Amino acid sequence: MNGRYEGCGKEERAVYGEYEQAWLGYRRIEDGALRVKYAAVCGRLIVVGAGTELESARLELRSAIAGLLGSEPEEVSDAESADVGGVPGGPAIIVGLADTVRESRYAPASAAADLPDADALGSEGYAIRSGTNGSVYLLGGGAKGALYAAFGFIRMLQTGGDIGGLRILERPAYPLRMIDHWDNADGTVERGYAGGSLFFDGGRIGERMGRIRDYARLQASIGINAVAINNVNVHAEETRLLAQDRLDDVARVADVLRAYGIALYLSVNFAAPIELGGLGTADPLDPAVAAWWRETTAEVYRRIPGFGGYVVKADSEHRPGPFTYGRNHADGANMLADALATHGGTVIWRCFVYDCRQDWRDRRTDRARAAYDHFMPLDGAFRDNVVLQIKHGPMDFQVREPVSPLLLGLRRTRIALELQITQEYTGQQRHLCYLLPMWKEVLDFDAAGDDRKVADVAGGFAAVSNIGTDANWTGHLLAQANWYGYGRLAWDPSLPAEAIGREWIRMALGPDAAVEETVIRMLMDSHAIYESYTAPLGVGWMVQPNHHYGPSVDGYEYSPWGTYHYADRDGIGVDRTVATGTGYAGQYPAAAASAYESPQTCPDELLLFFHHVPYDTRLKSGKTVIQHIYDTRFEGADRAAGLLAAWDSIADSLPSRTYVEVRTRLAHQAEHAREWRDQLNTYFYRKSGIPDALGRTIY
Ligand code: GCV
Repeated sequence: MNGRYEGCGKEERAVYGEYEQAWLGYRRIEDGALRVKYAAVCGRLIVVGAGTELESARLELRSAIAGLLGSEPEEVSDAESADVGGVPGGPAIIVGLADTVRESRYAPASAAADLPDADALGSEGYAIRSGTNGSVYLLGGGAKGALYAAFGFIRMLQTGGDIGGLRILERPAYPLRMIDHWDNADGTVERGYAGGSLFFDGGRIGERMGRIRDYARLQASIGINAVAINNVNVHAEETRLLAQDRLDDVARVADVLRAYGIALYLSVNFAAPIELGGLGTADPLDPAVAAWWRETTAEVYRRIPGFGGYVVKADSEHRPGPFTYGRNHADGANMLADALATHGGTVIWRCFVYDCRQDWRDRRTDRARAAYDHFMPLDGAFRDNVVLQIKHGPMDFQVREPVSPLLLGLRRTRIALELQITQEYTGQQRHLCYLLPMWKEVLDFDAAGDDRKVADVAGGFAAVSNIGTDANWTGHLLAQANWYGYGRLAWDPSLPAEAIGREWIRMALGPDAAVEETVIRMLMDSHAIYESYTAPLGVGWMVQPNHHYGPSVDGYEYSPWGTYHYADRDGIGVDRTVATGTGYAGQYPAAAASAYESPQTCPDELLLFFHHVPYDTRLKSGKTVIQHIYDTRFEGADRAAGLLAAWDSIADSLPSRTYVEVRTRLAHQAEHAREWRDQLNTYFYRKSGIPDALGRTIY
């Protein structure tokens, strides 16, 4: 279904070409009057200055204008265009670095525009300003900013924006806006639901350079500036990415990414000094180990200018780490940080550290506590070029979790929020689940009631990619909105989920109003729908082991992974209170800690995450827990069927391929939601013996 579109007719092929470009398809604008208006500004293109990012901006503006308006802009070379402020030739798009343009011959035409300088923009910020003669200035504080300005302007054209009297100034909220790939050297992708790896194929690296370039364009268009190309579970083959005979291939990929302002990172194996370097130890305090990392890192920078740094998963899920040597995570991270510091590199150190060999009989050990317990005592102990990457919830990307208390606890350490765009636990890109409403809740969470939200404390964003070799990039076409939306939020966390969704729809699916209204409702409702037929009230899991797809209420109940619901005939949930449970609730600032501590004040949607309660406990909604479970499973399955009906209602306004592909997935989702409904309802009816108050069919 997502392979190459064989045997398609001419018309379909044209659609397919755009389709492969995701939201950068640059389909011709249908509204003739709008085209004429835009063409009046976009007829001429002047790039002031030179450099790889500026060249990328030039290429992108040229192809966007050609596609959207039907003819390429006249490219006027800097030397020929002394009179752009005068007249011959009329207005132009002028793109360059702010300080260069301000001091250039083009400044007069901008007199009224009052161009900002590089300091006002910062190295990645940009301005879009209308000049006196109708020209538009696309200015970056640095070269990346100029590229982002170009994409920002293109987005305005794609979404039907008004391009008169522009005075836009944008600066990214965070310096680190990263995507992590869980791609393996053999070409597979861990938790990948969109085909194979873009970067690796059967041990070869960078074979799909055209596609990687398109990938870089898409990432730059949403402001992504860092990419880790390999899985945090670094196996033998990926350990060798640091080896001499592999680095040149990695460097070829890095070159393509760099032209779009993206720094390449590698996930590294903490035991690489042993496995690759032949040393007897990987002890971070052993001078020979530190020297090995220093030399290896220097070689990486010799081959890959602008290399970003290392991503590390240590002492987690069987990965090696400093604990083996009786050292702590600051010892491990700082040793790597020192190797990177002279080159300007960063260590991204993951806090997903917990005991994955837990005894299910032991109800005191709580996986949710682990990140905080390991890392809070180390606050302030990390070098400046270490970033701790923290999953948004304390467990593992469930559809509902509280916000990780570690995000709010650390005050003297650089941190990055880790999100998961790939839908491991949220329907694996077979179910529709627009994740932005959930991410927005995380970002807006104000645990201490002192207006210090997660969005304010996160120093950066990292997220697990949902991208693969499928023609539409993400398997489920509508899952593209999660990728797009992640980048937009990492640039500006105050953007509303709905506004971002609408942008994506216009850019990827076109300007049809009925399509936009229908799809935005589908997107905005989808997370709540998914939540309402899967594990209830924040308790999580209940999935098939290993691949994590589909219902299995006890799939993880007697496992060593620390993921339990403790349902018995009387009740369900995990007691994480300080008074009688694992004490996890006490890891929050006082306001949140006391709200979570009591079932009376704990929000309904997290009740079973924090409390073990009888099935007849009344929620704030007025329903009992058991009736809530039944009602929401029935409603959820009905609403999943409603997504399919909504999509069918716009069938005639969609390209047939798009319609059919998405329909197939929505039909599966509707059927699979019924399976979730029936398995969960049956399980809880059999456990509790309490019938559904409405007498619906439970098996
Ligand atoms: C890359 C979960 C996933 C693993 C993943 C891990 C992590 O456990 O199931 O596939 O490993 O998270 O984030 O490191």
